[in-house]
Order: sequence, then C-alpha cells, then structure tokens
Amino acid sequence: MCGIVGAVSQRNIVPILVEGLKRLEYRGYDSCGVAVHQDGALRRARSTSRVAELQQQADQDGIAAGTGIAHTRWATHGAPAVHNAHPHFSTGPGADTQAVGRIALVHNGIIENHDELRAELKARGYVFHSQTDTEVIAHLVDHLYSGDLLDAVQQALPRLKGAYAVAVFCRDEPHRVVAAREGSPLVLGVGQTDGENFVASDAMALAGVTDQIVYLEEGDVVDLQPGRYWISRLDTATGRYAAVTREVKTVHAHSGAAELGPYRHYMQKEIFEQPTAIANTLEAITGISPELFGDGAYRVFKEIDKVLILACGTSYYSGSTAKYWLESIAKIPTSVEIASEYRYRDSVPDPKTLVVTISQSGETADTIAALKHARSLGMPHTLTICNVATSAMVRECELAYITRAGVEIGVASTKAFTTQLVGLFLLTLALAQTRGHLTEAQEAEHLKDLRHLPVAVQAVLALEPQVIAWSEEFARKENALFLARGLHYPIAMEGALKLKEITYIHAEAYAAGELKHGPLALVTAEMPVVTVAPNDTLLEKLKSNMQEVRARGGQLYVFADGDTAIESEAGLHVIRMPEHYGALSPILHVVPLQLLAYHTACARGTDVDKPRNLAKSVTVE
Ligand code: HGA
Repeated sequence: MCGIVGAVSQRNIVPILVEGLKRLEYRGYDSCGVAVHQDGALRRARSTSRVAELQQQADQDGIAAGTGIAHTRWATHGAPAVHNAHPHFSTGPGADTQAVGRIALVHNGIIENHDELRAELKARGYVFHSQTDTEVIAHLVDHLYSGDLLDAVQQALPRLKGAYAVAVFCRDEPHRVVAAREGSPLVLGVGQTDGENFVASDAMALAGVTDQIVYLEEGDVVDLQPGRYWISRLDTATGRYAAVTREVKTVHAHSGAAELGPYRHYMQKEIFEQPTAIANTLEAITGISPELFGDGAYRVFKEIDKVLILACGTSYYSGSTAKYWLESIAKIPTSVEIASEYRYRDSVPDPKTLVVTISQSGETADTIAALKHARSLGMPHTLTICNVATSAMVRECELAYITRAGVEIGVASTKAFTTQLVGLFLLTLALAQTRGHLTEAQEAEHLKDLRHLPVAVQAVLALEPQVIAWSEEFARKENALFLARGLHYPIAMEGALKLKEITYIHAEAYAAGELKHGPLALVTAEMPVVTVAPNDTLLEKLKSNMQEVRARGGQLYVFADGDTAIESEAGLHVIRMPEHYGALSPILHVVPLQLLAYHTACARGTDVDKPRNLAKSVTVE
C-alpha cells in the first residue's frame, strides 16, 4: 500500500501534495510526511497523526517550495513511528550521524534485499536512522550520485530486489524529481499550467490538478522537470536505459471526496449505497451475452472448460460464492484460490481454463502476481471483475467486467463486495448460456431477480434498528462464531471477516456441518453463534446444527428468511429477513452481517473507516 505524490512546479506545491495524500490515505495511514527542496536544503515534516494535521505542521515549520514529494505509509518494515515515516533523507557517508545528506525519497513496496544493501552501505559509512527497507534506497542513490539524479537512480534500480514505486529529489538539483516503478503503481500527471509535472500512486491524487495522465509501465523511470518529462527503461539487450513513449490519457479521476451526508461513517454510507451501486452495475444490462465481458468473450468462453478464480480477502469470498453458482448453474468445474498461495505453489496448469481475478482496486499486488503466474504457466484466457476501469488489473486482463460501486472509502469493503457478486452472477449466466445451460425462460427469470435486487437490498437495510439492538450485546464479546451451509458459507466467512476487521473481536466462520468436528468445543453461553439461515434445500440440516449449539447452551443469533419457521425463544434470537431470494440470496444475507459488524464497532468506539493495521488497497505482497 502506501501513497506517493511528487511535483515540480513554480508555485508552492505543499498544499497540493498534502491534498493528494488525503486522497491516498486509503492506501495506509500509519504515518505521513512531506519533503521539499527549500533554500538550497532538504526540509520535511513527518507525523504519525492523520494527513489532515500535516498541513498545519508544514505551515508551522514554514515548509513551502515548488519541488517536493509526499507519502502516506502502511508500515511493512519498522513500527509506525515518526523516525520510520517517509520521506527518508540520505546521510552522507562518514557524516555526523544527525547530518542530512542530499537525497530525499519516498517508496511504496518492499525491498527484499535490504539487509544485504544495508550492510554494504554501513560499511561505506552510511548511518541509518530508521528500521525501514526504504532507507537503503536513499543511501544507495546518494552513494551512486555524481551530479545527475537520473543517472544515480538508473544505476540504483537494478540493485533492488522486490517491489517499488519511488520518487526522489536531490539537494543539488532544485527543480527535478525522478520517479520509477516496478511492481507498485505509479502515474505521471502532465501539468496544465506553468510547466508543472507530477507523479502519484493513483490518478485520484491529482484530480482537479491535472487530468492528463500517463500510466507508467513496470520498469519505467521518469525524469520530471519544469516544462518537460522524459520516460526511459532498461534495454536488457544493451544494458542501457533508452527513451520510451507512453500515451497521455485524459482521465476524469474522481477526487474520492464524498460527503458523509446523514451518515456517521463512510462504511455506513457505503452499506446504504448498495441498492444504487447494484443498480448502477446492472444499468447497461438488457440481456445476457458473453460480450458483456468484452470483445472476443464468446470465442474465449467456447474454448475454456474450467474456471480458476484468484483473489484475496473479501474478494476471495465473492469468488467462493461464485464457485457455487458456476458449478450449479453453468455446470463448469471451478476452483477458487487465495492469490498469495497460488502464486507460490506448484499447480497443474490447463490452457482451457478461464482465469478470473477479483479486486476492488485492481491494484492488489498478490492478485496481479497470481494472474501473471497463471499466464506464465500457459493459461492465456483471463478475465477480471474490478471496480476501477483504469487499473493495472483491467489493463492486464483479456476480458473484464467493471462494477460500478463508485469510490469505496471505508477500508472494510461492502458495496464493492455485493457488486462483485452481481458481476460474478452475470459471468455465471453468460457461461451457462455459452454452454447451453440457460434457456430463454431461465435468462428472463434471472434478469427479473437481478433487476429487483436493489429493492430487495433496500428491504434488508430496513432491519438496521434490530441489528443495532444485537450489536450492544456483541460489543461486550471477544469471540464469535458464524455458521452457514452451501452457497451461504462464504457469506458467513465474509461476515466474520467484517467483524474482525473493524471491531477487533475474534470471529471464525464454519460450514455448519463442520461444527461437530471441532469448533463445538468452543460453544458456551458466552459464545455468540451467528447463523445465516436462508430457506433453501439445506435448511433442515442447518436446523440440526443449530440444535447442537442450543444443546450446549450456546446463544444463537439467526438471520432467517421470512418463509422459514424459525422463531425466537430462549437462547435463540431471530431477525427475520424477507422471503427467500433463490440463487441471489447471498447478496441479501451479507447486508445484515455488514450492519452487525458496523454497529458493534460503533458501540466499541473503534475507528470504523480506518481500522488499525489495515489499508484499503493492498499493493504490497
Ligand atoms: N516498506 C516501506 C513501504 C511500505 C509500503 O509500501 N507499504 O505498502 C515501509 O515499511 O516503510
């Protein structure tokens, strides 16, 4: 994660850098910092408070200049503390340990050979002030500097193993920022006034400043100076850097700024936006066809005979739900893998596989790496379900379905999840159609249910007051179990993840049939057991599992479809959902679980939109 912004300009750039950081705070908020080239020296302000306070600190310290870089951090190496906050400055070799050197640098990523580089640079007399892997890059560039920053950065990059986006400036070259990427996102923003130029982790950071964006490619190095920029990359044949041309795109990036309106937190707002997000995601759908996923999708769908879904976190649970749909409706063998596992294990590739990646941001490092790994194994057919049309994932994949959840600010994903499920259901129907498992009547029936979904979700949102009453009790707990069966088992896992993420209550989900194989040992009167109880073919089996909990004195909190006969009694608390919604039922059942996590977090007083240790867009592995 981590967010980077950098600029060369004639005007004081600090307010723009800080505003950019505010929009990148979704990428991490352990610390933030800004550094500028001012009066011939490197100056910086760093803080472990939120970005909102950084501008004040910069103002107090009189930090203002036209060349600068800024960073918001999600710590990987070294605690979230001021001395580990970026920008990092080099210290010249043999200098007084507190002396500032000539290089200022921000970094997103992980340098895997930092230990080796640190030892080498220490031996050369460099002094380290942080525990970060990043600081080695600052010293390395300093060591290689002999009057030309671009040259020093170009020499340093091949020595780095791992992933990075970096932005660097030098005390001896006041109007220059050099930036590079390999494995972490970075865009160039071509300024529209006074020859100013920018770099940022995400075009959103530059919204309102410039809409002229170059998506830098892996291995690109960009040299920014007033009125000009120059992109180069290493030519492996010659071992030299050579200029490359990249297309400048007009990108109407959203600033991400969104009014909270009547809501207390963005997460609550986003839960309540789900009817609209789902309606928007379905807006262009008039019928089911492979072309919804891009030109050439019919040919691809005809060629493949299995599906491999790769994803992380919440997206992994939407993929896990889709497995049930794909096998039962489209009759296509489907496996779902955690991207960070798949990328490193030996697996058996099959070229007739459709590789489906799922990511809200489209920048999830593990999922992108897993996608590339799958392709390198000889599986060329790739499709992504993604919320950001301009993301690396969409650019990498042959086919795509762009969900229209809108910007999601809360770290705990809600509307991105339900719209992913919509996209995956459409994929199921399109594959079913291609494979001859979808009659016109079935297509019409599914489309009717999809179109009614926003209204059905709205009806579930009306249950909020009942969920609030439960959340008061949950707020006093430190553990919770979630149970479900079949299609709703991944929904129970998502519910448990939501509770963990924002309330810090330890929560685990089990397929209800697994209870007797171990977790039943945890059940006491103190253990709330949340149960997802749709009126489907597994209901009677689920009821037996609920009895097993009741028999041990466990407290059941059941979300039961309106047409089940499950009634509240001692130890059995029931919130009645609308009537059973068939195959799309998971999209309804996840909503009260989101509300339960949200209101429990409020009752516990946690930072709902920015839970501890987490960040929104997971761009490191
Ligand atoms: N490794 C660096 C940068 C962290 C990062 O990119 N996180 O996503 C650090 O720990 O500061």
